[in-house]
Amino acid sequence: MPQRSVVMIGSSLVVASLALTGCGSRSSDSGTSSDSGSNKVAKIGVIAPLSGDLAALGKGIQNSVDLAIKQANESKAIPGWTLEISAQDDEAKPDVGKNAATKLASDKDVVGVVGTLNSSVAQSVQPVLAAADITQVSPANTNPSLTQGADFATAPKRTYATYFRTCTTDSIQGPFAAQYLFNTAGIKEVATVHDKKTYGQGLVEAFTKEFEKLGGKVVAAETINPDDDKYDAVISKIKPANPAAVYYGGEYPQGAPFSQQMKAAGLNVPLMGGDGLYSGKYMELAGATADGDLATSVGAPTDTLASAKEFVDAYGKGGYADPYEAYGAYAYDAANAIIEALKTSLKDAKSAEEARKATVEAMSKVKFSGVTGDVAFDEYGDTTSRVLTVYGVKGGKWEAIKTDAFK
Ligand code: ABU
Repeated sequence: MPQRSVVMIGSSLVVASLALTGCGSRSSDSGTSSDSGSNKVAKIGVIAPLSGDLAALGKGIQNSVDLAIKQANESKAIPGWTLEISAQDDEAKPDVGKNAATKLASDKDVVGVVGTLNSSVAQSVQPVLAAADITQVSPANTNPSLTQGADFATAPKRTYATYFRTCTTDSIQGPFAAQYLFNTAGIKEVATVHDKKTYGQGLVEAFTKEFEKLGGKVVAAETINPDDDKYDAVISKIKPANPAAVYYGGEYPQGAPFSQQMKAAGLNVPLMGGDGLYSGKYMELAGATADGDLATSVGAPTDTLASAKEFVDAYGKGGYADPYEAYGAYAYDAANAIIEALKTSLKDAKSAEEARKATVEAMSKVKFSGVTGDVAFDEYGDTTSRVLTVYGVKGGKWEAIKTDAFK
């Protein structure tokens, strides 16, 4: 368990180790390998977008797993074993993610994987890792069907025993946003837009259900193609409906330019979305007119959590080139959840491969006080946390407006 004392000792040793080796972020196999000496090796894979327009989020995930592994090795968390990272770039594409999962599954040293970022990529990765009995923990997938199946709203059924997540789902995130817009911001009429991907479409559906239940009206419902960068045709369809806000399902590479273009076209209302917008890159792409835009994201703001202070400090001292971003703390907790399970599963194992099944079994019992709060999983593999935050763009920065546990 990453108890406070363990983390603290690990952090200081890691800093010393980093200073000696000059290590920072590396995106290759075994990037965090320490000298394993006579120890056996077990690898934790990462599958995330490490290149392309979502790389800011992916790098934050990779670096945070890297940090957790370094700390575990420095504190000798699993006697007789050295942990290594094997980070794979999924380019935010389902087929590339599937290949990355196949590569990791064929590596006998791999016992667990942190990832993916995109729910659409997870749909391709889940069956590959499940067939190899490899534990997968996502810090960022929020589509509810990944844990509870296609009928999650009426007949939830666990999809893969190997799949877990440390972030909450869009079954909570969509309604949380709807309640904020309707009850707090007093907005009664919105347009919705999504990118047709698993996450974006699911988020808009969850938002719409709650918004209409509250008495709100969706005056226009449109979609974009994720490969497009000009949205004037869609904006010209929603503008005449006079929405008081636009609710957007998708990620910042499209959502931010959409905000910029709708304001340039005279649709001067806030754009709100989910965690896929919550990145420092949003402001770079949306420009000055982004002020007033809104996003929800999972959990409480990392930099305000006392429980995350050591993580934030250690990450800062780790020399990583990229910020930990929206999912860094969740990736760190995901890696530590796997490490917790490995303390049980590797104890008497002769090889990492032999420990794969036992790691999956041990995961359901994992429970510890993580940097994002209590880390534990329910019968579907979902986090037991229901905390979310509404952020608003103010002066070119995301500012937390409201953090609450969804009831
Ligand atoms: N949760 C937001 C972005 C990742 C996803 O597709 O779920």
